[in-house]
Amino acid sequence: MRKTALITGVAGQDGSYLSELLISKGYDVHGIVRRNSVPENQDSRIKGMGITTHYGDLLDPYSLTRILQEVNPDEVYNLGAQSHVRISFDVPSFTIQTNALGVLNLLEAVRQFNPKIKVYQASSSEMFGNTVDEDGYQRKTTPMNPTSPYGCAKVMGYNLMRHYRAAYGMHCCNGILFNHESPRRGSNFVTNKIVKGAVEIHKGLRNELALGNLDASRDWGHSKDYVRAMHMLLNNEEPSDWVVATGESRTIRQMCETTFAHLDMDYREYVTVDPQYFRPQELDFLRGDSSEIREKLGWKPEYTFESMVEEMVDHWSELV
Ligand code: F7E
Repeated sequence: MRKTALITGVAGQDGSYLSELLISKGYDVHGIVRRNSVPENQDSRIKGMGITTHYGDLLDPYSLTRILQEVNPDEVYNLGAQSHVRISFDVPSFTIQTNALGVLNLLEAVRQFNPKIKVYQASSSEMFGNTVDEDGYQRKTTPMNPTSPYGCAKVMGYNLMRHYRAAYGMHCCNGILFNHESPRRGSNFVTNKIVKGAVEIHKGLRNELALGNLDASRDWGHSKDYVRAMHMLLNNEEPSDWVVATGESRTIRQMCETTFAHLDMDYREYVTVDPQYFRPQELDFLRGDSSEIREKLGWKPEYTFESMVEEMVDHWSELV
C-alpha cells in the first residue's frame, strides 16, 4: 500500500531533498508550511514537486492535530526549526520554543492521534558543543554540552524523543546529523556564503567577502546523502538514535581555500574577518563517528567534499 509521509520544515533544504526522495519511492508527501507575510519564494525549493502543503506551526498544537487527522501519515519527519545557530543568540526564546517545545507539541499530537506513527527528529551535532572524545570524534555517547540556544533546544528535543520512545513505546528516532550542505543551503550559512561570495568576486561583482571565525572546524556532508540516512534509520525495525557524518573535519579557512581554488583564485586576497559574524560562544570542532549507521544499515555518503563544493560552485556560477 502507498505510504504517506508528513514533513515539517518541508520548504527547507532537507525538506525539499527528502520530499524528492520519498516521492521517488512512491510516497504520498505532505508538508507543513508556516504563514509568511511574503508568500513568494516560500516554496521555491519544492515548487512543482507534487507535494501537498498545509498551513501549520509547531507552536500551534491545534494545527498539528488537525493536519495529522487530515493526512493520517505513516511517517512524520520533524525538520522544522529555527535552524541558524548565530541567529539563535538574537532570538533565544523563539528558538527554544520552536526547537524544543515544538518537538513536544508534535510528539504529544502524534501520541494522542496514533502512537504507531513513526517519528523522525532532526537532532544536531550542535548538541555536543565543545566536547570531543579522546580519539577526536563525537558519537552518541559523547557528553552533550551545547554552546548556543539552538544547541540547548536541540538537546531538549533529543531527550523528549528518547523519553516518548521509552515511556510510550513509540517509534521515535533521532538522526544526529552533522553539518550538511548543498546548492539549496541558505546563503547565510557559511558554505553557501563562501561559494556565492567567491563566484560574485570571480564575476567582478564585488571585491571582498567578510566572514567570522575562520578557525572553526566542521564535518560537512551533502544534504542529499543525509536525507537518505533519515529514511533508512526511521525504517529500521528498532527505533534508535544514529550519528550521520562524513568523519572528515575541515576549517572554514580550508573551505575558502578549496572554493576559491576552484575558480583559480587565492582566498587570502579577498576574505576579510568581521567580528559581527562571531558568536558569543563558538563551537570549535566537529567530527562525527558514523560507523554504526554504516555497519548496521549500510549507509555511506556518495558525495565527497570536493564534489559537493564543485556542485555548489556550478550552481552559483549559473545563477549569478
Ligand atoms: O557555521 C563559522 C561559524 O552557520 C559554521 C546548521 O545547519 O550545522 C549548522 O550550524 C561555522 C561556525 O553552521 C561565518 O562561526 C565563520 O563555526 O554554516 P554555519 P553551524 O552553526 O555549524 C548544525 C549541525 C546545525 O544543526 C545547524 O542547524 O562557520 N563562520 N564565518 C560563519 N558562519 C556563518 N553563518 N557566517 C559567517 O560569515
